[in-house]
Amino acid sequence: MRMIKSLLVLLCLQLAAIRSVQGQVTAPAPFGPMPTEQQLKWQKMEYYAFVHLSVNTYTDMAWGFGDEKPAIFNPEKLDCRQWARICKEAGMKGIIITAKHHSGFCLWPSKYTEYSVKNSPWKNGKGDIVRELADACKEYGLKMGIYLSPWDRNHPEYGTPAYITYFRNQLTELLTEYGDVFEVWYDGANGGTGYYGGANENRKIDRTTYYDWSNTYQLVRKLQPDIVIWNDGGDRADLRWVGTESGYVGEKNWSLLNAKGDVPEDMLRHGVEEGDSWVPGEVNTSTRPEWFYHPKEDNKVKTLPQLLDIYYQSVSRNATLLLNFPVTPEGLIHEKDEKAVLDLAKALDEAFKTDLSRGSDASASSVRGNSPVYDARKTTDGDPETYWTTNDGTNTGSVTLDFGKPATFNRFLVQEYIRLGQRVKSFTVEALIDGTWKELARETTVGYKRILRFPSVTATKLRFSILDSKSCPLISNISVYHAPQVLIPPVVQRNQSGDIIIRAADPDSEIYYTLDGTQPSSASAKYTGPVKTGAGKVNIKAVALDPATQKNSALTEESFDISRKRWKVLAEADAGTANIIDGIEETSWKHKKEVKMPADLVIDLGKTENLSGFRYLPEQHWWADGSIITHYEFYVSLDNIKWQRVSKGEFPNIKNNPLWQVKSFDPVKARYIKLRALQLTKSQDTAGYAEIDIITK
Ligand code: FUL
Repeated sequence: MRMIKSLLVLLCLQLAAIRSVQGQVTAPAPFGPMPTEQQLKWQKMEYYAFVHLSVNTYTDMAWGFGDEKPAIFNPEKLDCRQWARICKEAGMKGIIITAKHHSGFCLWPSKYTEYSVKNSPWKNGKGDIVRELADACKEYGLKMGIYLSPWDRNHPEYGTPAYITYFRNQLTELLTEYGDVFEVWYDGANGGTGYYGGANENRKIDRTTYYDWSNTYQLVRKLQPDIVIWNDGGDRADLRWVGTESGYVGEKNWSLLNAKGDVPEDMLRHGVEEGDSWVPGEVNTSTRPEWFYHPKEDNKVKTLPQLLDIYYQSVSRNATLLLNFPVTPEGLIHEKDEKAVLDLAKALDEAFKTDLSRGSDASASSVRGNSPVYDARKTTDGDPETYWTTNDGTNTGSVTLDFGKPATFNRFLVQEYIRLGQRVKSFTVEALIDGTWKELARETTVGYKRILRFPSVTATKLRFSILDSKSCPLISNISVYHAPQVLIPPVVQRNQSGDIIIRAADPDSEIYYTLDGTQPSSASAKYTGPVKTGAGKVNIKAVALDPATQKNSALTEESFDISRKRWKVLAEADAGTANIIDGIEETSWKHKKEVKMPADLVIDLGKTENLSGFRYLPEQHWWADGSIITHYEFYVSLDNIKWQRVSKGEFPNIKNNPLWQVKSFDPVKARYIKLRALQLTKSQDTAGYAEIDIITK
């Protein structure tokens, strides 16, 4: 009895503390690190563009070496108003331009170097792309951001203190002469081989000290007080990289990091729950596999389902999305990329058209001081500045939406009032279906915005329950939607025997395919199981079809070289080596720990073939990224004794973008091939392979 009494006293005291003298309920205190005004503004942008354009746009390379002549730079139809129009129509809020990429070539006529547009034929050297973009952004109501590569493969003084002065001078030009800049981007790729004014050498820098970032950051903030600074995590700025360029952040995503110490992959991906600094994530990826334009990628523009996945794995996971356009040599966004982002915008508009929460009746398990200022209706009033919360010390609770009648939905959106800190640690979403509660999702963090996808349900009520929170939870918004179905293009693989296997993402979809180059439709062959194709090359086109609506997915198109049926991997043969030639990109094999560089992988092709190239796909799991080969040699042999080297070089940017690497050479006859790994992304690792394939003449 006494215990109950003291509990009651405690409760009254708590309520009294929450209600101030005027009978008003006191607002919750901030908890933990909080965003700055600049970070808040930036987070609300949610989705914006990157454009990549430099001298290497004209050499089909991922990175310029720094020796490319300005004479090759001539984007004759360059039209920043086209970029801005597309971004605006796509729902993006800004554009970040590669004012200077690793090549060192400047898209504005910097007075500190001759290596810029001023010595190019474009507009007879009188043009300024940064200026044109700034003007176009203003016209279309977009913000402009600047990518200024710290690594400069052209500059003779790169690696010395003099280069830092040059870098800051350029930064000053860009941040004072073009109006407001919302974000500045410092790429993490730093130091290595380059032209360096003719030295043609390898320059190593100490990334922890060379750039003296803290002074550069001070300069940036002085010149542009409203800016946010991005870097890849090593030197804490305002925003963090999420550890991959594939277009996703972890489902659990804290906007926190520690100010000091290393930031391993896992922290980039998920943030740090107990972190002492607010450093939210930005997901950067491209509309195509690579950052710069390559004609061979005109068929590799991300499909609508892929872009939707990226959206649901970035903006929907408490991050922003920075989506890149590889600008064409003419200076335009390619029509395929334009269509891709406009289709995405349309699908998102359709998905989030009608918020079913708005007509519902919201109630909560408990309300702070029982005050209407903090009640459940604040989650459905459409005002981001109001929120539902509980008493101090109450770190769990739920909001129930009563739809009044059965409602069908497949999306759930929730937002925390992050101005006072990120708090929610875990939550569930349940639906009341035919009188029984069914759990739809059990998740961890919320943050600025969390959107969940699940199969459509028809329910009369929805319950959002916070299972754990760092402090009283502050929920500013809950929304519920019914998004129309989008068909996913099927995934096509060819196994070692040469059989084609096709998978649709939706089990209800039917799959149709062709092998003669024609467009598949419901009149084409229907996929019912592995398709036997023999030993030769195969070109396949396939679509998934929703029988209910007769709607098609986007097209999947794959070209396979000769089958690998006769192949045998000879390196340290163990059961796993088959993974390298099984056609399944998710499976892989790596050398044993003892195998140091250079590491050889030898494959017997089973018979002599006429080769003109090879392809290498590194291990695809993010935790295997140390095993990726960056520098290689490729040999061929007729007898596994006498070898001839036919290719040598690097796989640029492969760590961040671990895609198929294609290398060609003059046709040569070979029965055996040898890929020699010279260097990996992490020297202490061993070389790994998801797939190896050849290109035959
Ligand atoms: C990477 C760079 O090396 C790529 O070329 C690209 O600019 C991308 C956004 O960042 O690290």
